[in-house]
Amino acid sequence: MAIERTLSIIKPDAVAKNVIGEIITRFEKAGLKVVNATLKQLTRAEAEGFYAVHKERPFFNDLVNFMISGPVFVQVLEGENAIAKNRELMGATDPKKAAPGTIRADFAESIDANAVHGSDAPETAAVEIAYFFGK
Ligand code: RTP
Ligand code: MG
Repeated sequence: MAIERTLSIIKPDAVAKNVIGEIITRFEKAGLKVVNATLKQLTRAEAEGFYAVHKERPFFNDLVNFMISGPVFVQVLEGENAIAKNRELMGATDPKKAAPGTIRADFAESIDANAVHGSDAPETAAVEIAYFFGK
């Protein structure tokens, strides 16, 4: 199994709830290592650029407004099968559908305020990591 890197974002709702540490602990216990991280307030332009693939979707504006509603914790996770492992730990996009024990089941309120982001494929992981941390 290959060692991968993936981009994880702890979204404004989870930062505001003071659960950055609890969420990182789940990654660490699953064998993922934090290899880069920053707490930052995204600008509108940064959030729009990050979610550019969703530009035409009806939820785009709400998503951008939510992502700039407070600071986010952006991190790079590294480990075996990191991309899929992170998505598994996160649970389904809609916390009502997320499996028990996943981050979204335990910390998220709604499909909009859903606690975390995780890259969905090797190509997007590379682009998203470069977006925040450069090469
Ligand atoms: P993410 O990109 O944040 O890791 O989440 P995801 O892959 O599970 O979901 P994605 O389809 O990429 O959507 C990105 C974010 O947009 C919000 N969303 N809202 N109201 C809606 O129908 C809707 N659909 C998606 C969610 O916050 C989702 O995480
Ligand atoms: Mg996504």
